[in-house]
Amino acid sequence: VVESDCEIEKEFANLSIMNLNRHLAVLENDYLYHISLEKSERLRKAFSDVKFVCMGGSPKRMHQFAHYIKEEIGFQLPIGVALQNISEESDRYAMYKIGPVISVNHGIGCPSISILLNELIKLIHYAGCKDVTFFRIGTCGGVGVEPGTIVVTSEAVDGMFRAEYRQIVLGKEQVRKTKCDEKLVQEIVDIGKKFENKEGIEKVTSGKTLCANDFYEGQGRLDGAFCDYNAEEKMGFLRKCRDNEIKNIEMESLCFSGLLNYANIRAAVICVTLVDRLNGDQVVSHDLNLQFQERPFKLVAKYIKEQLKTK
Ligand code: R2B
Ligand code: URA
Repeated sequence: VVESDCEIEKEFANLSIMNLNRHLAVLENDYLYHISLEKSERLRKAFSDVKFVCMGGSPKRMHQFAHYIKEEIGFQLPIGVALQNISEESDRYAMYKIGPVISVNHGIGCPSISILLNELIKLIHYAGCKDVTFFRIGTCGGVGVEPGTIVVTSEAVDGMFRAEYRQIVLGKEQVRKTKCDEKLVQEIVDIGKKFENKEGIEKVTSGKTLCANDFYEGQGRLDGAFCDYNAEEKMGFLRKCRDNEIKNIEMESLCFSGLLNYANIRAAVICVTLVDRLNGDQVVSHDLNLQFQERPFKLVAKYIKEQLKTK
């Protein structure tokens, strides 16, 4: 027992990731099943330079982001090599590596992003990556903000306005804090202000984000298949959100900030609003949606470029 404890201490020494599962140190093999990668020397060499992990809901969007960030940071692939989906075999997530940046889609909702975060945190641990920042670049509904606004999350809250990510573990509720890194939020908002109304970066603000487990009833919509409340009750709830400084509503920020806080990994949630929920439930047209989705790309790319200059 003493010997294996020593091994564990060695493996975890000097690492900034906190609260890592101590059983990992004695695992001989680890297959990161949903991203189709395996703990190995090859994996360590291939991923040790990662500094930024950018996550967003859809595979197509994160493929686009991969191309966009490649151009922005001037990353050159070897001649004749195209950007490849590293996790293609798993068919669950699509992941691309562009030098120090990973672009990966997380699907919809906390269970989906939770599985991916577990495997990505193990990936950066096995690869010995240092000083990694995670971003969720996504879409959301706004509360009292104009569609197209970028909201940088100050803290994620659940449907009861608690800044806590809850998960049932071994029959008990496990609670993790979801307040976001204030310094990082400010840095991103500052870049936003610097470029506001320039280069396709429009209004940027920060505020609380309500994270729901559903798009319809869970977000107080009147247009789902089920609805046991009336329009007044819905508006009452949305106004209560606004009065509690909630600026947007989406579906992953609670797990994202809860797990990354717990691991002591720097992280930020940057989402563009597709509707002002105080005015309705339907999101903007497909074309406008595509246009808006590029806004968080641009903001995060500016941040990454600035950081790479100083690294
Ligand atoms: C925003 O958009 C998706 C639902 O349409 C969900 O992933 C989210 O958080
Ligand atoms: N995503 C959400 O979760 N809610 C919205 O209203 C829009 C996008």
